[in-house]
Amino acid sequence: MRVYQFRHPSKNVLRHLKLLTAPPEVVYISRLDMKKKKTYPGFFLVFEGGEGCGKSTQLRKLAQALARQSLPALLTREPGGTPLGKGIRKLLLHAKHEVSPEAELFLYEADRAHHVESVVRPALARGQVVISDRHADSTAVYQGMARGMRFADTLNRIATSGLQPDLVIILDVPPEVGLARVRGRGTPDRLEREKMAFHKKVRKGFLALAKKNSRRYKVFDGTRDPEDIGQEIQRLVKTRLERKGLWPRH
Ligand code: T5A
Repeated sequence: MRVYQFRHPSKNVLRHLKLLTAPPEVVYISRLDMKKKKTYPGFFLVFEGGEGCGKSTQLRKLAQALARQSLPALLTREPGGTPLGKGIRKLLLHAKHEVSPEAELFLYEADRAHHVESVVRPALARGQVVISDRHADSTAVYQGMARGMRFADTLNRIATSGLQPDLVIILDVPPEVGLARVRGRGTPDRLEREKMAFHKKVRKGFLALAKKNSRRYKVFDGTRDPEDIGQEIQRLVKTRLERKGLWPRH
């Protein structure tokens, strides 16, 4: 299946590409719904990484550090950052029945579309710092690279309506280490039960993303002492917030 994307498709362009008479297997995706504002006064920070890499731990540390500077951040997560998302999270992680890869992809995107529209964009428009435990890169890596779902990036663009984080912090740990950490806390969820080969692809996927855009993505060795990692993250975030005029708070 081929997917075409254009910002402002004219009939001539479509005719040239024979899309107006295209067979049903050729899909045309309009980008009209992606014309939403790409700039905002707030700051969008995302924590990413494999299972048990320490995202939640570092997210909490950073939020506390920002609060000490009178800069309260909005903490959120995917999946599960909205009441609708909480239901989707249960279906995705704790369903007793099977979930097909396609259904999995659409459920993550449904959670994201609602989350971005109802939580993230409004907070960024108000000038808030938004810190999310996972976002679109998790889909790009888990569903796109590890499961091999070819439309993950396209669906991400639709669900986020073009919104991109200012900074993505990737905590990198070997999957054996991360899984041992989360297994210590009880029954593993559906994704944690995936084979080691899957988790290795996830790790490789995040590192590949970071290689492509070293300004947006910063990788931290998640096996180090949590306090040391926390200090480094705080220094980095402070610099980025200063650049955006959000630090110090006036
Ligand atoms: N998913 C998600 C997709 O497949 N596609 C998507 O689009 C999205 C959004 C989400 C699952 O869904 C998948 C990915 C996931 O499989 P989740 O509950 O959010 O599920 O799972 P995780 O994101 O993996 O969250 P976890 O809570 O399991 O891991 P964290 O947040 O990375 O780790 P954390 O901070 O809770 O720490 C885990 C343990 O390690 C210790 C902590 O004390 C804790 O016990 N720890 C450390 N120990 C030693 N050294 C350090 N530096 C440590 N840091 C933390």
